[in-house]
Amino acid sequence: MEEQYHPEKIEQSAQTYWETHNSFAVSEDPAKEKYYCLSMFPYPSGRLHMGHVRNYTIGDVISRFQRMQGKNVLQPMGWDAFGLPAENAAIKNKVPPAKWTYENIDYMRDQLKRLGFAYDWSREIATCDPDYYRWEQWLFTKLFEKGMAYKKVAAVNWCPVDQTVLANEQVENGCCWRCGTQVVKKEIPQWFLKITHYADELLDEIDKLDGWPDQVRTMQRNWIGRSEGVEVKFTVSGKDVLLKVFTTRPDTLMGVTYLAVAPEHPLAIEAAESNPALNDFIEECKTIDTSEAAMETMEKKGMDTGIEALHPVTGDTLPVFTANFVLMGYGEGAVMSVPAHDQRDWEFAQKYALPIKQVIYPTDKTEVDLDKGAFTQKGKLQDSGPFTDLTSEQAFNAIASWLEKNNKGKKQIHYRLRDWGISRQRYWGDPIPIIYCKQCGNVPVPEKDLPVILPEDVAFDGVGSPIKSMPEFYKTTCPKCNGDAERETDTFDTFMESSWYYARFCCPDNDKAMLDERANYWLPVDQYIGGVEHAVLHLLYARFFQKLMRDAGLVAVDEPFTNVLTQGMVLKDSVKMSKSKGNTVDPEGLIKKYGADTARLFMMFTSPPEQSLEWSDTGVDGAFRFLKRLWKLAHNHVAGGETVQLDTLDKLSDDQKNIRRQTHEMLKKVTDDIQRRFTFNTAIAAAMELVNALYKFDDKTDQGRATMQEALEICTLTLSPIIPHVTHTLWHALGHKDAIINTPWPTLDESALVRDTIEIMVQVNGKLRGRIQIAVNEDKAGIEKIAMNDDNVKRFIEDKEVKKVIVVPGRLVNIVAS
Ligand code: LSU
Repeated sequence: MEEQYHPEKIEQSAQTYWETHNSFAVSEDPAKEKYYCLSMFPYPSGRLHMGHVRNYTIGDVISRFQRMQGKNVLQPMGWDAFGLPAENAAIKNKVPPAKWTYENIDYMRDQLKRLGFAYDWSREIATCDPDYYRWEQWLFTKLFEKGMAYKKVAAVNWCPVDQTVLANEQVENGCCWRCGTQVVKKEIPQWFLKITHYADELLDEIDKLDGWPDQVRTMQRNWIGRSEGVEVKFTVSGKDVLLKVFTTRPDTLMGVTYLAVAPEHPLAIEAAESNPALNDFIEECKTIDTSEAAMETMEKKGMDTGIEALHPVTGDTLPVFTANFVLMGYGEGAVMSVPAHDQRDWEFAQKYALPIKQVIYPTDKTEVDLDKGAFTQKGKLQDSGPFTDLTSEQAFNAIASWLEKNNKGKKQIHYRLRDWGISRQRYWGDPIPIIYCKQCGNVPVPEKDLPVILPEDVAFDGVGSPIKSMPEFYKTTCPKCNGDAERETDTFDTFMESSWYYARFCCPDNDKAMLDERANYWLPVDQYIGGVEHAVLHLLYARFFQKLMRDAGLVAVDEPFTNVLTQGMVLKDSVKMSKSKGNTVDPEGLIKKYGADTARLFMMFTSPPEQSLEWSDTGVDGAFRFLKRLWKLAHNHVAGGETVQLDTLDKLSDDQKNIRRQTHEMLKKVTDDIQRRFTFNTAIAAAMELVNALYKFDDKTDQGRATMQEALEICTLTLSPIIPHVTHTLWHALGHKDAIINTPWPTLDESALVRDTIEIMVQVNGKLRGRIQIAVNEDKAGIEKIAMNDDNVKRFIEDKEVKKVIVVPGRLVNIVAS
């Protein structure tokens, strides 16, 4: 073994060993317990980010640890390769998106290999590969046949100058990112998947996902947003229409003072025909950003339509407003407004001088000041006719029954969740396999004609999608009637590809089917690791796809991910490392200067995985120094020659027993920290402490060396998931022929943990005057005798009379003397 630690040499040789021995290739072995560990696969955006390094190191440490526990571990890697970044880069660098993507993949794959991640590279997937995306097309055609995929008109962001659809990310402050023109909403036909069909299952099963962070579970519940309420029907004066509204607070029905409808609501549009101001307002609403965040913060505006509705219970007339915050796509595009008990309605009523009628009062009778804001809590009813004095809960049912009896409403369950719009009017994506025929309508591409291949060698200007102007792509014949027909030129949302890649990793080579029985062996993923930015959409879509694939008979399990770990961000100077902030540290430089093991150790030592990690040059340096220290310790030991077999405990000296105890205490702690708590940082700290103790342990006797050998072996083994390269070399240096990668986790020797002596404190008149070693089974009299004999203690009592000696077993002795 060399005297100096040279990461560049040993890392290369460990990686070559793994590669030539196919160390991480796995197959199904029913005799072994399987463990599927997956980190969210990257967008091949160019180079690895420090956040990737962190994410993938966490996954790798868990995988390697589980392998050492004897499990059959699958850890695959691939590329989430479609999407907008490739299009943007194509415009900037004038290279086709495909070329740019494949070059990035090659570069990033090499980076991942240099970090020593234990991936089964034989399973690598790139989602832009037709062998992958064909199965997504295939599933879509099945879903279409089942009615789970359908087409409807929906709004997109449209740039009137560039004549193109824009992705949400391409709209900056309401304007086109390229030309700055105000973006408008345009209604075009698009494809949807019926995720709402699974709303109940997706919601109910969240309760069972106890390996998921609570925060993520809550976010999913809120996103699905199941609410129980009542649908109320309002009649419209002089018209034969009903305005249906949904409310979760039917107890406030008697406090309704106006209604509001969406700007696109037929009633509003009809009223606008004879009201130019209203017409202008409706036009203005078309330019607003209807994204969740924008809706939340925008100024709430409205206008009276002049139409009146009738209150279902009192028959009072109520003005009908149109308002920018009411969405046509949500329910029936109308809401009832109770300004006394809803803050948004209250603000709106203040602004437009609408009446505010209190119908709920607090059960504790505290004063409500409606000049300051709405009273939104539940309570008891007042001024509510037949419902007065009921509690909110009683009124919920009473009002719902009244409405039902009078045919003016009924109880209803509502979901916030909408069906998933999967059409993108973009080029770099999976082509939607539909053919439009004037005779036959929407015809799915037959299985034998799949995949519909996306042309890769294209000129790309960033405005239109090239395939939309390529007749050789879109001109085709109808599979049903053979007449002239055209292909869909929209592509799928890239979240489609990431919704099932975890399953395809089980059988990436199957060219006859999307999935096969191997998926049933490996799924569900035992541990999934990724950023919290995917807590809602990606994780929900993947759960949805699992159910779609299950119901297509492809796989048995209901849920894709048993345990989810959301790792924290990598920060620099307390802000997220990101290109836009200009504060990134390139992992490349780190690996070059210190090696992969230092990068990995730093990542795992600095913070527990869920917390954010603050970048620090001194931290990196500290990690590197520890590796050098470990190396030197092993080198010094190995230089001493052969080691003999370790004797039984009773033959060891106290110091040797002590080191053995510390070694096994460390093993116990590290095992628990990694397995149960994922606190790799405290595990590493325990190993560092042991190394410190070993530096002080200078015992060149045979048994001293044997003790050191055991300690170094356990240290090497337990650290090997974190720093796999240096431990690969050290393991051989410690005299092992077999590679450490094939060595199981060390076994704890409980007997080594037993202390036969313990240290207790001796006080004289309450002041600490000494520490004594006593046998664990020493009796009170014996302890007292040893305490009184301690040299330092003697000095403090020699000229005094001992009045009393109090012995607290296992803790201390207090001598009272005067
Ligand atoms: N391809 C998607 C993606 O996020 C994942 C797919 C399953 C939807 C983490 C950081 C990120 C994610 C960073 C993983 C950058 C891959 C990335 N990451 N910090 N791809 O390339 O933590 O959370 O963006 O888990 O700065 O790395 O990220 S990605």
